[in-house]
This record gives sequence, structure tokens and C-alpha cells, in this order.
Amino acid sequence: NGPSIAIVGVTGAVGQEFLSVLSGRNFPYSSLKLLASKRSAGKTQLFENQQYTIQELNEECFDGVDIALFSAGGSISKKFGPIAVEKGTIVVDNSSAFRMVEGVPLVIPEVNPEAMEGIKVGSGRGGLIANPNCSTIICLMAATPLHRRAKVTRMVVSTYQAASGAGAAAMEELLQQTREVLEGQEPTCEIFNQQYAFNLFSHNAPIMSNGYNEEEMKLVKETRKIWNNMDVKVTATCIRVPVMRAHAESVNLQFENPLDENTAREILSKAPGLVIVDDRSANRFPTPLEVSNRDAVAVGRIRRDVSQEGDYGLDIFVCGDQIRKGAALNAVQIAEMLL
Ligand code: 11C
Repeated sequence: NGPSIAIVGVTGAVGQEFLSVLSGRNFPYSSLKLLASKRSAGKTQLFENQQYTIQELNEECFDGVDIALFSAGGSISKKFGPIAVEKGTIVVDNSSAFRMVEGVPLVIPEVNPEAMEGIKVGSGRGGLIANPNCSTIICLMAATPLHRRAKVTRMVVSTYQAASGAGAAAMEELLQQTREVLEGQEPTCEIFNQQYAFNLFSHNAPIMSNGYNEEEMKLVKETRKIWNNMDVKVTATCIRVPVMRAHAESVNLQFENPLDENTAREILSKAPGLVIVDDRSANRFPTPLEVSNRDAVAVGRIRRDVSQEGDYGLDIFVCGDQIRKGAALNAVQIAEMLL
């Protein structure tokens, strides 16, 4: 019993994580279609003791499908998302294709579940819900509970982003380069065109005319949409670091109302989906490794911003698994709310 599900892009890093999260959360489903490009069609995938044959994505795939989880890139979403919706499917899309489209809810279930009110399986209507960018999700998981209390007026984010954000091939290249460098060989640079192992560099997203890259502007624009607040000032610098699958972010928050450090810690300790790792005496704070393959986003380094008068500023440091909460888990949580 449960809805019929389709996964679009099942062979990718996020596609595989969809399966793991659905199974781990005992998501109810009556049938499951695994869809991918022609290249992967015909391959088999074992899932919950059943062998599935991966089908090539085409226009007929969505007949009778209640929920489709998409993670196959923006152009696939743009082409097939509307086709699926037309057939009555509710699409949860992990790409950036529809995030900023007016009327398309951009949802983090712990933050703005109200944005998808009225979209339900069984209503007879299709629909489109966008999953935010991973950096935005991980940042807002910690910033939102504080924003609700003291109203953020300005947020400065610096990211340390893992290989997984650029897909399974980038993760593989990081491993390969690490081996090559250790063996004294020239590193293979196919994904980023520069050495990644033992290095870091500005995020690989295209640079825009204002000098920001697209990843940085996603943090700016998506935060405003998710908080439904066009006035909040956000700036970001996004960096790719040689970490496998979890992003870290330094977040500086400026508030309209005072919020002291201890109250902030108390608020964060009660916030859903967050764990606090903030042991100053042992110098123990969130790390990407510790949140890898975990659902919760970790927050620590919670401290008053000494550059501001009074209790109007805080610094925090967050880490979250990019493939899980930054993508697959968030999408499956959205799907759960559709039931
Ligand atoms: C990264 N956030 O870590 C990117 C990947 O808009 O969904 C996902 C890009 C997006 O590189």
C-alpha cells in the first residue's frame, strides 16, 4: 500500500541515495519505477530484496505515477517535469530548474512546510515542488530557528563544499587524484580542470556578471524565497574543498532583535534535524566526516560576534551531508508530507 513512485536519475549519487533513504525510512509505496538515461537502461538494481530493471526515461514513464523524485540535472527536469505534472504526478525536483519559478514551492520540511500546503497525493492533480540547493538547506537548517526568534537582517556565508556536490564522477576523481599525487604522478584533472586533491578552489559554478558564482547567488535568492522575506541581506563565498560528501559552512548572522549566545544554543538544541557539537574545552566542533551518511545537520562554534555591539550578531559553523539532507533526504521528507 502507498503511492506509486518513480526515481528519475537513479544511477547518480543522489539517485542511489533516494533508494537508501526510502528504505531506511520505510517509505510506503505500491510500486517503484527506476528511470535513467539510455546508457543505463536495461541494467538491474537490487532494492529491498527485489530486482528492478532500470528503464529509459521517456514521456510514457509517468503514467500512473503518484510521486516522481527527480535528480538527473536541470535540462532533464525542464523537459520531463512538466510532462509528469501533466500526467497527474507530483514531482519533487532536486535540480535548480524550477526553484525560483513563482508558484513553485521551494521547501525544507523543517523550515517552511507551509509553502506546499494543499499539494497532496490523491488530489487528482499533479504538482511541482523544488528541493533547494544543498548549501542553502544546510545553512537554513541552523539559521532558521534563530531567525524565527530574532529576525536575521543580514547573513554572511562562507562554504567549504565537498566533491559529492559535483556528482559521483567528481568523488571518483578526488580519490584518483589523491592516489596519483601520493604516488608522485601528475593528477588527472577531468572534472574541474585543476588539482583538487591537497588543494581547494573557488566553486566551479559559472561566474555571473556581478562577480558572484551561481552557487553563491543560489544562497542569496533561495534564502529570500524560503524565508518569504525579500529584505534579508545575504552574501556568500563558495569554495570547493577536498572532502568527499559533506559540506561545511561558516555563517555570520546579524539580527534585528537581541539574541544572546546561551539562548541561541538552547533554541538550536531543540530545533528538529539539528545536533549541537560545541565543546570548547576539547576543541570539538562539527566536521564533515562525522555528519557523512547521517541525517542530522551539526552546528557548533556558537559565539557572539564581537564585531557588533550587544547581542545583535552571532557566528555559527554548520556541517551537513550534501547527498543526504542536502538532497535525497530532504526530497523524501517532502514526499512524506505529500501522503
Ligand atoms: C555543489 N550545490 O555542492 C552544488 C550541487 O543547484 O542543485 C548542486 C547544485 C544545485 O556543488
